Amino acid sequence: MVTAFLGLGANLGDRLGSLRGARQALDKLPGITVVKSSALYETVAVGGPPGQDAYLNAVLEITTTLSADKLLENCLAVEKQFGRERLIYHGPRTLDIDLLFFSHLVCEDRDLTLPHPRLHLRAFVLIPLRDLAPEMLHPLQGKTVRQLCDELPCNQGIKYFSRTW
Ligand code: PH2
Ligand code: MG
Ligand code: MG
Repeated sequence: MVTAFLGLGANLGDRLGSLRGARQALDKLPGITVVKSSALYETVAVGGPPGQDAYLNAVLEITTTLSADKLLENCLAVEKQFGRERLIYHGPRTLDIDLLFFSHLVCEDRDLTLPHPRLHLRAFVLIPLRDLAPEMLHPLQGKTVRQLCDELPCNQGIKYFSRTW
């Protein structure tokens, strides 16, 4: 069994409903157990077309008996279930589920890079991840999640939204 961390984001439609629904749907899948949820944050959209609505972002800690590839497949299926359409790169989305860490696995396949290639730069990922795993060591950066957070340029448009959801 492996501990993994998933980044959740939504900035279109019923954002909170999608994040809650995704958490429940993931936990129901065979081979996936949701262990803990970070707080919820409202964040300014990074990249993509200008004028997008703000995101709700959170991170889930899960345990899984699935391989990283199968876990990714399941995450993409849950995104679809919540109406995800892939129209514009970094465009607005009803639900995004990113595989952040799969234990300390490092891999660079066509469809999956681990750890997530931009996680160490993104406040909307690192701040919720710190709620759950401040001492987790990024195997490529050689720094903990807490250290990576401390090195972020200050307040990148991240607002605490609620502790429970
Ligand atoms: N996801 C992106 C691109 N930009 N910005 C915020 N604030 N939150 C996200 O989850 C996000 C983003 C690509 O997946
Ligand atoms: Mg993403
Ligand atoms: Mg994604």
